[in-house]
Amino acid sequence: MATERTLSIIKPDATRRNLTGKINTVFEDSGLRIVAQKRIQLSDAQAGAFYAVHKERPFYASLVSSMTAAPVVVQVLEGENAVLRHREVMGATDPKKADAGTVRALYAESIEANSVHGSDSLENAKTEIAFFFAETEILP
Ligand code: IDP
Repeated sequence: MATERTLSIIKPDATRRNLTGKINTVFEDSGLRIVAQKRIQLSDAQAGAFYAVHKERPFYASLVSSMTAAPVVVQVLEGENAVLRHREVMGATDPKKADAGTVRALYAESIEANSVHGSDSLENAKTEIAFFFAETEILP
């Protein structure tokens, strides 16, 4: 198995409800290591660029506005098969469909305000990590 890195975002609905520590506990208990982390306020331009792949989707404007509504915590998680592992512990996009014990089943408010983002492939993880972090900010 390969050690990987993935990009995680604790979204505004979760930072607002003071859930950063509880969500980090789920990640750490699953074997993922937080090797970089910062709390930032996304601008419209940043959130729009980050979610550019969804530009044509009907929920794009609402998604961008929800991602800028309060600070987010951006993180690099490292571990064995980190991309897939993280997706598993996040749970399905729609919290109604998320497995019990996953972050979204535990904490998400709705399909949009679903508490966390995680890269969906190793290739996207590299791009998304570089979007927020310099290599010197990642400390395994
Ligand atoms: P993911 O975050 O589970 O990878 P994506 O399909 O990549 O899911 O969608 C990105 C984000 O867009 C979701 O996490 C969620 O916040 C939002 N989103 C996805 N589908 C919908 C929808 O049908 N309505 C509203 N927001 C959505």
